[in-house]
Amino acid sequence: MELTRYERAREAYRKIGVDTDEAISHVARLPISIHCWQGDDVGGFETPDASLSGGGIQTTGNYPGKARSIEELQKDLEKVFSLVPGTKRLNLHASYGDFKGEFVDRDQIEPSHYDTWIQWAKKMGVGIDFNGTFFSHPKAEDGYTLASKDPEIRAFWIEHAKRCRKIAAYIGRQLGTPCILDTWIPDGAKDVTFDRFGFRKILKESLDEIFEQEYPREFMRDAVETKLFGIGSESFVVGSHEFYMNYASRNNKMLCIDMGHFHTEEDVSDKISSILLFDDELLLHISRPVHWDSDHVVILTDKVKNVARELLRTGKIDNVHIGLDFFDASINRIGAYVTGVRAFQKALLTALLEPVDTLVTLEKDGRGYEKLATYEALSTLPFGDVYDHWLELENKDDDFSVIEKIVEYEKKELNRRR
Ligand code: RNT
Ligand code: ZN
Repeated sequence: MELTRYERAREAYRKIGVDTDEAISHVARLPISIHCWQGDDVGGFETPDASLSGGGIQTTGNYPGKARSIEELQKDLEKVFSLVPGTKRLNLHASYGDFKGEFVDRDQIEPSHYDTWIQWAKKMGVGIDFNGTFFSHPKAEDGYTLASKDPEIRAFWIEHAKRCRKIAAYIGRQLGTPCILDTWIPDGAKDVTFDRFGFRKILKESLDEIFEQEYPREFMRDAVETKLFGIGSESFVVGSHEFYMNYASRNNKMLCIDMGHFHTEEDVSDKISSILLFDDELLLHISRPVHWDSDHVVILTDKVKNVARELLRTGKIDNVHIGLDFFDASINRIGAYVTGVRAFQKALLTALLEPVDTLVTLEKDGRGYEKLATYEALSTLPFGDVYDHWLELENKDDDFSVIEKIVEYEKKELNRRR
């Protein structure tokens, strides 16, 4: 009897000591936190015409069909969730609350503003993660929020951060799964800055105040996101990698590593073992920087594969929270989501199909050639047949047929949004 493509692949991996069935069921369990903000170019729903004013974040492109309301975004996310395999979560930004047509400023947000999303998550059977929104706001215009030297501005953002923690704990309690709260602030300067120490001291003091209140770990956990530079903060970023690494480890907080927040030649995957050795948990923002922090849609690049491999090799994958962070406004946004989620899942599956023990033994025994050659030989094993089998098991389209589904959705739904 002729073997199926999957059976042949399973045999090829079995020969090198890898169980493909096990790898598939493992990758299917790993939650991917899907960011709400690819759906509407980081616009949010604070005012009827919310847009990226006030700086801090930038999207490029004006492809038709972006979600204009919570209903449209939920519809789009339902489409996305239906087209990708595996375990999903929703990653929500504070600016996406349901404010019922009222203007609610950032220092006034309440847990109840997120009930609409909690109901939706219950219906979808997913958890929610959360983010404070410290950008696109008049009080972020001069480039500083939590590190501001203006006491009024700083107090405003401290209040926002405190409320976000309360909301995250509420969400986690409602949904029965810890809500990971990421804090990223745009603070920094375009040009030479003299009081770097002073700004960082203010940020530290703000964080200390924000984190004073304890919340149960089973409801919420805090992460702080590091960054090297941004548009408008080319010369100085207060919350740099060194700043937050120190802050996180001294204060028992989680670091958030965004793949777009380092020198483009820096190997982000190499950081993971150092972080997980000293910290209990880690949050990732999987992104694809092209020359800069451009937030391109994630595809299966070597950098992405290496991050997934390191997560698996440390043996601490269960302490890692995987979030995506890209926003491309120049292509079909639903397609962007599906490609990005699938790409990181493929990276995880690649990593799960690695005979780590064999490679580690060869390394320990000084068998450098065999190690390199085994690693190289892995690259031509029939990974795609294993991946396609997973899709079949979950009744999902393969990577080619999913394109048609997305184009169909564009015609039926997205093109009506003009
Ligand atoms: C910005 C950070 C941050 C944002 C989201 C929208 O450079 O990466 O994570 O992308 O909060
Ligand atoms: Zn990020």
